[in-house]
This record gives sequence, structure tokens and C-alpha cells, in this order.
Amino acid sequence: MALLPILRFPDLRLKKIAAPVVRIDDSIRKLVADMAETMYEASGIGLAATQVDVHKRLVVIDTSEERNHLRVFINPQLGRCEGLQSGEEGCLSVPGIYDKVERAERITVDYLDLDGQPQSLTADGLLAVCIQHEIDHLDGKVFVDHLSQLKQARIKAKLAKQARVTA
Ligand code: GNR
Ligand code: NI
Repeated sequence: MALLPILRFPDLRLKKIAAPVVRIDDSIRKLVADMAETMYEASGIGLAATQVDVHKRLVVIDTSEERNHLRVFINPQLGRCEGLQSGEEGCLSVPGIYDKVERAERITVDYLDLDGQPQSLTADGLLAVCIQHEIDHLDGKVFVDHLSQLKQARIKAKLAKQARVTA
């Protein structure tokens, strides 16, 4: 297993649209293991392959309190979306920034599991938010894109300043 470097907003590679996984082979299984390790090490609840500069439609999520319920979504597709919720979001690619984003309250997602079997999951609350946040990454979007232009400009300025003091 290996920790993978996470791209930071506004890295242009976060805007790439990920391609479907065509074959679940050892390289995909290794990527899933490395993404899970990277997500847990960073104390995140989800990680999309886009964030580790692999532009394939692959996501890992663990919203459990105990951090022992890894979910893997290959080629996830949002189906039915119902209701609205608004909660503070953060992103491992936008460290230290949190803001409210409106999302569907309840969603159905179709995907392949690690065995290549088609699955369908209906989720609400935080898991539903996380699935929507991760599918956004696969489509080249970060949660900041849901905010006003003014907020986006402030976030870019803050991150640039952070990068200067860290350098
Ligand atoms: O760790 C994460 N927490 C989080 C909190 C609220 C809404 C979405 C998220 S996802 C984020 C991890 C991440 O950046 N996934 O892409
Ligand atoms: Ni994110």
C-alpha cells in the first residue's frame, strides 16, 4: 500500500473529466487500496481518483464513526434525487476551507462493486452529500464551484497566502 499525493485547488487537473473504468484488474484493486489508505490517513470521509491525479471513475467513501466501513464505487451514476439539504462541506483538495453547499437530501446511485457486479444504493444525509461531492470530482468540479464568484476569489487568495507561509 502507498499514500498518494492529493491535488490542491486550484490545480487545473482537478477540472479533468474522469473516464469510465473498463476492466477491474490488479491495477484498479491496488489503486482502491492506496486511495483508501490515503483517505484514512488524511481523516477524510471520501476520496475521488481525480484528487490523486488518476482520471478514472472511481471513488472510496467511509462515513462511519468507527472508520471501518469502506465503500467503493466504480462508475457511479446518480439516479433519483429527492429533497434538498444544506450542510458545511470541506474537501481534502481545499484544505482549511468550509462552506455551505446545497445538495439533494436523498439519492440513488448505480455503480459497480470491486467484483464488477452492478449495485444500486439509496442514501440520505451525510452519505448522500459525500456521494454527490465525489461524483462532482469525477466530473471536474470541486465544492467551491458551487459558491459565489466572490467567495471563490477569497478562497483562492487565502490558499495562495497559506501556500506562501508553508513554503
Ligand atoms: O473529508 C471530507 N469531508 C466532507 C465533509 C462534508 C462534505 C463532503 C466531504 S468530502 C471530504 C473528503 C473529500 O474531499 N472528498 O472528495
Ligand atoms: Ni473533495
